Amino acid sequence: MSGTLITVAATGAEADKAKVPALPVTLGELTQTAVQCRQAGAAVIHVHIRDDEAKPTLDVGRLKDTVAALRAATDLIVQLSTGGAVTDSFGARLAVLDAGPDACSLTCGTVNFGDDVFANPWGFIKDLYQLTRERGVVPEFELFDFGHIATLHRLLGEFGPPAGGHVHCDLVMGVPGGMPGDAATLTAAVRGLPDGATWSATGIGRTTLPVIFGALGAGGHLRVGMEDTVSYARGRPVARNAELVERAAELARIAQRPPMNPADARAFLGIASAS
Ligand code: KMH
Ligand code: ZN
Repeated sequence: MSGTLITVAATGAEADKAKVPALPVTLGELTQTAVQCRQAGAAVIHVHIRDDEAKPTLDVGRLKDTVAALRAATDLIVQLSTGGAVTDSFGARLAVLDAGPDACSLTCGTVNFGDDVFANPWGFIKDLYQLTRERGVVPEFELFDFGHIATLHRLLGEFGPPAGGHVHCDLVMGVPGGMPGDAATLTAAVRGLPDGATWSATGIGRTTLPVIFGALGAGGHLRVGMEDTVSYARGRPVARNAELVERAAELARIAQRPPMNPADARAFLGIASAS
């Protein structure tokens, strides 16, 4: 079996810098995090950015600067979030692709998101998918619930394969309102994926570890990071993203599937080589 693709989701749109000081929110903090996580075994960075007040933003100028800075500092695959924050408009989320990333997230359906709603109606999903194909940006299909798997099948059936030709999904488990983060749910979700698709999984909050163990056991890949959990263990906050990557990498090595480097990850995901 091949190695393990490790993605770091370093920041997210939800955690509050005032309450989580270790969260990387400035460009300097993010590039330093990227370098540390690359060294620890990550091949992909999933990126949300913040403004000068550390609030989430989809400002295209800032996103372009972020893509350039991450490329200058590392060879990580740069995957921009098109999910943004629950308050972002569909137009702003589509405009993320103007920043020219290697890859982007593409969530395949609406989901309750704690007290909020993360809205992804079919019309938006298909517009975003067609734009990824036109721009040659490789999407990662984010699946928060079982209905999202049905929508992924519909998307591929109506519009054909993604840029790069390979379907890679991320099971986002344990969101309050989405599918639970446990081994039985993970196995059932994997069974429904399109033939030939590969997948990562991430467990939000206290489902982080069960989902890592389940994913490694079932032949999947891993996403970890402070977007998904700010606790390393009960009562012990995450000190830096790299320690979550180090733990995932060590577990992948124990599973005899060591972390993929970014060059191998590009070949695996159908992303053109870094120039
Ligand atoms: N912040 C969430 C509302 C993505 O990055 O594509 C959506 C999210 C998914 O984080
Ligand atoms: Zn995200």
